[in-house]
Amino acid sequence: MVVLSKPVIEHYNAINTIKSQTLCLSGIPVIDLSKQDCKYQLVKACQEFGFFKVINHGISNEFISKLENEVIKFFSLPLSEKEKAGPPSPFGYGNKKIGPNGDVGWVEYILLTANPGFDYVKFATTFGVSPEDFRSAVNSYITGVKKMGCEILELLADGLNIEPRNVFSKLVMNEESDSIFRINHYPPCPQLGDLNGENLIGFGEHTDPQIISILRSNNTSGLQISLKDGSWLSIPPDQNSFFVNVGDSLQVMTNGRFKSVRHRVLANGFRSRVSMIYFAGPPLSEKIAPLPSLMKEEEDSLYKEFTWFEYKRSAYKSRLSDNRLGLFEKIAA
Ligand code: GA4
Repeated sequence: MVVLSKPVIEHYNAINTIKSQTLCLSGIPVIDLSKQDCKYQLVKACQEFGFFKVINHGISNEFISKLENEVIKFFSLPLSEKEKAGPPSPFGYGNKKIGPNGDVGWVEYILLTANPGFDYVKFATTFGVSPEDFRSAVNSYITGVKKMGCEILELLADGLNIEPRNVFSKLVMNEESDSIFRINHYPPCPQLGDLNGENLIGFGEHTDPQIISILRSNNTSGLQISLKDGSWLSIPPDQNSFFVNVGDSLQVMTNGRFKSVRHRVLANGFRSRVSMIYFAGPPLSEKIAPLPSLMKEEEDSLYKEFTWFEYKRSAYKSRLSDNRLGLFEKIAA
């Protein structure tokens, strides 16, 4: 018999109004970054789930809270103020509309480039939060998660036994790296009870295009990942940890060994959810292809070669739930 822990039961109770084949047991890998041998666990997690939780990550809580406070101030502003940031095309404030092709969700968000040199001061001035506080909070946070992301990517290269160990992380460290920072606010939805137990989608199901994504949320539930059998696994929130998922680019670079995980966020009836996601991407000119050092003799590439620019161009023509890698898959002869 499976014994449910108190937090799991509480979590289950919080979402039991939602009718779907949702699994509520938290069976996801938890990686302790302070442990010497975590590289093998990381590889296993990327192969089996494309998703894991990171503890003992070394990122100071001070940076996290500082940014969270700035973000809460921003989302509390009147809509007209928030809209002064301009639409997210590609960087700005968005409300309910996600991407350019008709997707919607119960969410408002800020999209920013995570590249060095972005003029946060100009950006923040437009919407009334203190530009200097906002800039410094975003910068310190991004510096921390980027460092952690690169450490994880280097451990993954080690765990896969490939050289050089910066084979993935160098793409993110590169000055030209096309990384994105997203801050999502899922307001509570009081009408959820009127939906007869149907799901209300905060952010629809999708895979992330980049190499890896690093998410931190407050303690409100909502995130779900898709398992191999097609069921959805609810991820209990944990504001002290980070959640990492494999993106499409890493799936290609590992020739399908690592899985780019489908995930979604359901809206909550009672509590606000705030999440911040750093999407670590390669430079636009980077050729994305399986790493030769990883390929076994006579192993065929599952994908046609493409640049990150080509992938992005087609991604922005797609709907959120589309299989964006389909276009680049080689059809078996
Ligand atoms: C999904 C992952 C990231 O949130 C994102 C999203 C982007 C956007 O919101 O502009 C996209 C989506 C994401 C993939 C397909 C296109 C582009 C919305 C959309 C329908 C910022 C990203 O990089 O790709």
